Amino acid sequence: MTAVIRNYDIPALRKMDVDHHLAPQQDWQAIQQMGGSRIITRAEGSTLYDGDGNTILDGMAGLWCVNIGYGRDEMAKVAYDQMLELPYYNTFFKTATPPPLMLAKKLAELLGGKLKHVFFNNSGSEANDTILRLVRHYWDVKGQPKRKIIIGRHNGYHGSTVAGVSLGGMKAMHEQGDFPIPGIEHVMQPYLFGDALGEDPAAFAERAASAIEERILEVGAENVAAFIGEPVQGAGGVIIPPADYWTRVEAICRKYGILLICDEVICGFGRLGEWFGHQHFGVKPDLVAMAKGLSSGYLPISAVGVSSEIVDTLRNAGGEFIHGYTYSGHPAAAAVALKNIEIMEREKLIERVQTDIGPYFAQALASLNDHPLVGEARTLGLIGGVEIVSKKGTNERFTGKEGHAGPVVRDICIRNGLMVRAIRDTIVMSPPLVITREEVDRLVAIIRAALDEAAPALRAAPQAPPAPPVEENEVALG
Ligand code: PXG
Repeated sequence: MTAVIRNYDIPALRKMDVDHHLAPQQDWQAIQQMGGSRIITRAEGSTLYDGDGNTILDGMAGLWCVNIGYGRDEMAKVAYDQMLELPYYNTFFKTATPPPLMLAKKLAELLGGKLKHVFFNNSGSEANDTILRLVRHYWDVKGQPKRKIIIGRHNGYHGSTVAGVSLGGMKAMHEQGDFPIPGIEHVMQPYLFGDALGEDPAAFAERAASAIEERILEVGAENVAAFIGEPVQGAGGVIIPPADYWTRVEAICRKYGILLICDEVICGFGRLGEWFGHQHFGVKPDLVAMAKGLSSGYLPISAVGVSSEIVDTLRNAGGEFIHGYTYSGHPAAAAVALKNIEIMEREKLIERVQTDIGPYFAQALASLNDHPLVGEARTLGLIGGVEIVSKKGTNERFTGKEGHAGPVVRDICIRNGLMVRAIRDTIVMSPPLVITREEVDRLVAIIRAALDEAAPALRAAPQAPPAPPVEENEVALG
């Protein structure tokens, strides 16, 4: 099969975008003023093609998701075959279809240990909704109905639905519509560069984990249901916790009998060089949220891995878990996810991240550390962030305000053929796991050139004194 290359009427599509389409997490006025979005028409491997004839290296794997890269025949074929055979049937009427059952078995194998069961949904946000409802129901059934509180972190991201936005710690999102819902608490994030530059990493790991214990004691351990965290915070700015943070967090959860939830929506499926981020950090969660890389974004699907302890408790008690979605276990999406995992295994993409392209990416990005505007270049597997600072050796920001320099550098990168995101003043990357060494070199060269190009204007902008340290170190997703 070869992809059809269509000749789209790009100005007409842009007009449709302005006249009728509402983009997620965007300023609709800004899109109107620019006369509509950039239209991506095609992609292959790690390369995007837009309607204006530009070729762009995709440093973000779409939105942290296209792990196997674009343009895979096998993925299209498996969806086509499944849609002809059985495009849809539900899993509500004591019925099931083959693909989600085979996928559940496969995911249980990859998760390992006690995570033997899988509940399907369609997005990362929905996975976290399922988790919130399942966790509260579990404690009710267990006879501890007071355990309702879930602790998350400032600047964590768990989605955009009511549960997702509440579990997440994005201040700007909370301000729209009065979130979080009751029963959600947030504690400090383990962001050494931004919040505690110069502090000993081991002491910082201890302090950040202790913040969870302190909150548990403050609200009463008997009222706490679970702790939720991303192994590495993605949308928060690629925040890689110091060594030992996660093992300390796990020990605190165990000490107070609290469930540990890992949100693997970004870190899962090879991003950190293991199937799951928690495997890299050596902890054993009770629940795991998966999405994005589960199908490499070819079709929407998400999953929740659930421990046998939780499932045994609910099975022994009997009674329905009254929650689920029309498309839970969608056969075409599940078939695509299975094929995605098969490709990852066959091409040894996880090992590639761990032993080959991951270390290469780390070394290439670290070469930016000599740039006068770079405060820190950090990576883990194939996720990375470059912190832009106004004064080398500090975490001070241009204009004294976070979020000025990042978008300037990002826009230059995109103009020069590299798609990256700016989160405040961090240029973040999460390329497809199939990115080549030559593409990694190009990615780093474009960032370096963008930093060089941005520097004079950034230095010329009025520089206010650095802002006082803030508790919640985040702004809106940009
Ligand atoms: N958990 C994590 C860790 C995520 O990164 C979600 C849950 C929600 O998944 P859905 O499929 O409902 O979007 C995500 C999603 C950004 C950005 O700005 C990141 C995400 C979504 C939108 C924007 O980097 N991650």
